[in-house]
Amino acid sequence: MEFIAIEDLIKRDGLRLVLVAGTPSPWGQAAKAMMEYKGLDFACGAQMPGGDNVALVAWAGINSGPVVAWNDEPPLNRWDDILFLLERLAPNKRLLPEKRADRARALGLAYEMCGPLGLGWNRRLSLFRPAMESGQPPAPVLSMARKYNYNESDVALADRRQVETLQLLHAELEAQRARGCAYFVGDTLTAVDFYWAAFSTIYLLPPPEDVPVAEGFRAMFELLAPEVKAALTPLLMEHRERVLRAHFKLPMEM
Ligand SMILES: N[C@@H](CCC(=O)N[C@@H](CS)C(=O)NCC(=O)O)C(=O)O
Repeated sequence: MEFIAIEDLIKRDGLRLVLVAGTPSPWGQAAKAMMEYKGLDFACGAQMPGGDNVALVAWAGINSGPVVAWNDEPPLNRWDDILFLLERLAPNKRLLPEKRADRARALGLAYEMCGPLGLGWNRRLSLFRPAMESGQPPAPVLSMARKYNYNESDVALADRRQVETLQLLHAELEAQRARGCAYFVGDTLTAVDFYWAAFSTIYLLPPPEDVPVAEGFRAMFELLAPEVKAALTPLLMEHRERVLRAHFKLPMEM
């Protein structure tokens, strides 16, 4: 896949996706995999993590990834807006259940992974912690820490919050298995399976041939509190392997 300059991406029609460069940013990688699953064509550009991304900010009003745009509609950056757009563009391969109770459960579980102070957010707080506590964080880390509201009280709770969400995800999957279903919600693959596969990569990074990040990044992802590591159960990791292998393009394009 070719990454094109943001200035050129803006001029295009159709579906466009801006991914965080060089790291398996789960919000963006889940959106990309869902677009591919739905057979949607898209052009792709890159956001430089911790950078100024001037052209992106001027266009989308935000300095983060992913950004998703469809024709002349305003560019989107929230995971749920992006998911609803993809559902609208390719309703034939739905990733949100129609049955209301299942839909509510899928959106709730997705929120716990993607939303503010959800799984990804808390993991990011924990990942930034060593650099922030060193008193000399690299400039990109400092700028992202400010952007994503790094603060003492949330950092202190971050590992416990991650454990609780991972336990919830394990319990949901276990209950589904007990009723003979191989996915998180209802009877079929949903966005929740994509989000889990994507967010699990920032816990246990797949091998370099699948997720080719720079060596420094790999070492950073290996820092995991023992209680968080213990909550990454074999059931959760088996499920992520199955969904990654079946529905994500590997090696991951970043
Ligand atoms: N906009 C997303 C969250 C996006 C997000 O947190 N992106 C981070 C991923 S680590 C990012 O862009 N990091 C790079 C940066 O901020 O420079 C949502 O709320 O649904």
